[in-house]
Amino acid sequence: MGYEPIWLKQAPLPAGAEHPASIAEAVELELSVLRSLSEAFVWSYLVTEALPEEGYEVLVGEGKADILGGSYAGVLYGIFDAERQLLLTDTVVSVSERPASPLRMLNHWDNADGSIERGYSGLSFFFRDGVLSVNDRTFAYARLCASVGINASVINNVNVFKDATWLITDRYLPVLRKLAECFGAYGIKLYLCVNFAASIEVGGLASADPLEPEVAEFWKKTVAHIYEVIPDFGGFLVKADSEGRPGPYTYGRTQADGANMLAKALAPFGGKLIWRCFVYNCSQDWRDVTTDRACAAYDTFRPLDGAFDENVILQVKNGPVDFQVGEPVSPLFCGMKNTNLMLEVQAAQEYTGQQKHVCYLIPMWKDVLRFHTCAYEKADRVSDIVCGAHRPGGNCGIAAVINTGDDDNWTGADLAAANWYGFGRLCWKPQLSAEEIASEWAGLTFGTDSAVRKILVKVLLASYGIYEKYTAPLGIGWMCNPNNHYGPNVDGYEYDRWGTYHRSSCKAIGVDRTGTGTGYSHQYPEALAAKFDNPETTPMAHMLFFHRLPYTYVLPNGKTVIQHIYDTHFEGVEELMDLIESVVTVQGLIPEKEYTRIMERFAMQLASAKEWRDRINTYYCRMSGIGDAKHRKIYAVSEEDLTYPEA
Ligand code: GCV
Repeated sequence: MGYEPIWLKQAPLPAGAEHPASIAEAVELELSVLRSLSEAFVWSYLVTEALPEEGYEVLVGEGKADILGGSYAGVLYGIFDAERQLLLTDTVVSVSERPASPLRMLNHWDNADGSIERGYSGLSFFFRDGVLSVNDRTFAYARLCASVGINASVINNVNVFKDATWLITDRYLPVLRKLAECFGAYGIKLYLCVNFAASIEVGGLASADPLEPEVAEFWKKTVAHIYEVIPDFGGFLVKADSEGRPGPYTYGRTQADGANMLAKALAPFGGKLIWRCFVYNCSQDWRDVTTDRACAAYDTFRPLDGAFDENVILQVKNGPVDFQVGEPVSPLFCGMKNTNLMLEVQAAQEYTGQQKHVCYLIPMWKDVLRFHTCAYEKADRVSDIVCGAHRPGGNCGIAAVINTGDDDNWTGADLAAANWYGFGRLCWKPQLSAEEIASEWAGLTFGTDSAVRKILVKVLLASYGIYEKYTAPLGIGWMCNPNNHYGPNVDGYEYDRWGTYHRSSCKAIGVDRTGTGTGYSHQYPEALAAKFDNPETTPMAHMLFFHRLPYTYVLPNGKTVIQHIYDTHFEGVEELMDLIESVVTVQGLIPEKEYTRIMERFAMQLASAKEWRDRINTYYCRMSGIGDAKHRKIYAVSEEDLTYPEA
């Protein structure tokens, strides 16, 4: 399979260019690209300690432009900035930049056999049948990542099985070294996910108890050997005690015991240990209405605040449950003031349309980043916390479960590449607006024709809101098909073990997560708890996440819950149809291949959106017995079953 240079297609490498063997070579190579884009300037660069390590300045003078970087990586980022400017505006102006987030990381959920967990863009381009390769595509990937400032990549799935458990051994280390060199040439550090039980599966020990000296010794030796082979190795990412994966709980130890043991092995080499907070009971009894999965991560980790070593970073999903379309921000961002934190978002569209639906996620991620945690007097946004405002030292950042695969266009859907591009840009500069990012991406990918750009930006910006409208209502989440998580199934998870319930009855819908309900809202500081305890001050997007409400309850927008459900579901499909019509106007203005691919995806999206609309509306019409005030088509069994609100 081939691959397209997507947003770098207007800045190709010189024909026959060799892969850079070092970051200095990558700088030279990229400088030649810059020179080919503009002869109006004499281009030069300088690495200077006067700038922060990854920072850069582009200094434009009469007929010349100097790119200064705090390191070669800084220079490289500066060159990509200049390329971007030239491609989008035909000129270059002086800029001074430094990244907001220290770690700007991609998490690949690629398995060693080549499959990708929650992958919607083909197979892995790293692994196939247990073999890891470094090739042209790997270099193209590294270049794309560097062009948006990504500086870390975890290449394997957090669920570490079978062959992947052996990545930390000589079976894979020589090729991992080549990969780390390829990444290093683009300023990217290689990280691996490890199996917490590797001391048993690889080391032949009887235990993985983190307090057992021979287990700690196994990891010390293993890590020392990794650094012997790969001196600039980044560290580990660990999913433990979650969804069947092994962890310290097996031995009656805490999450901190597990994380610190691994962190101590990495510390002498400057390695980081990233530990996921996605720990919950996935064998819940649906009859148990007192246990609330949303509370799990905070209940587990809050008591451990301050107990983690300095090179441990806790990686927290943006919401308390699992990447639903409208979750509130995880309260862990409010409650872990003595612990290094990283935000985890999901660019792979597991619950947001699986890259068949257009869903530009930057607006959602921006909402998370600008959320006031109320945990500090100043600099209390999530972005402040994950960018190190309160814990300088660089052990923090933002990670995205990424949406790439070996499809020619990398992300299955052409428009989904905007999420990969945008993730990098947002980590670098969270103040960029969703519109600025979309416009950059559209201009780089499809050229600066203003009609095309305007339409693509409009499509991207509208897409998240539209998706939210026709799927599960008011932030309740989860009404998707079990396992594959695509398409509507209102009760798909209702009588299952995953802790994800809507508990709809003929009178009411939602889970009461207030102080008098499951108590989840009180995991937030007082001001936020009070806001979320009151439906009048709860954001509409999270209304049914926090409250159990009668269908006749009047929402802050003046509509009853049931009418809001009907209206949003009809509107979502109508708005999608309008969007598709507007994209038809770019036919002939963008390459036919891309246009066809985009339209094929829209056809799938529209069919699925109608299915969502009709299933949700019908389910709640039958359940509530209340008809649509506007008498639109809903598949209630019999009109006689229904009552209608007064017009
Ligand atoms: C990698 C959800 C997904 C799983 C994923 C898990 C996680 O449950 O459905 O596929 O596993 O999250 O984030 O670890």
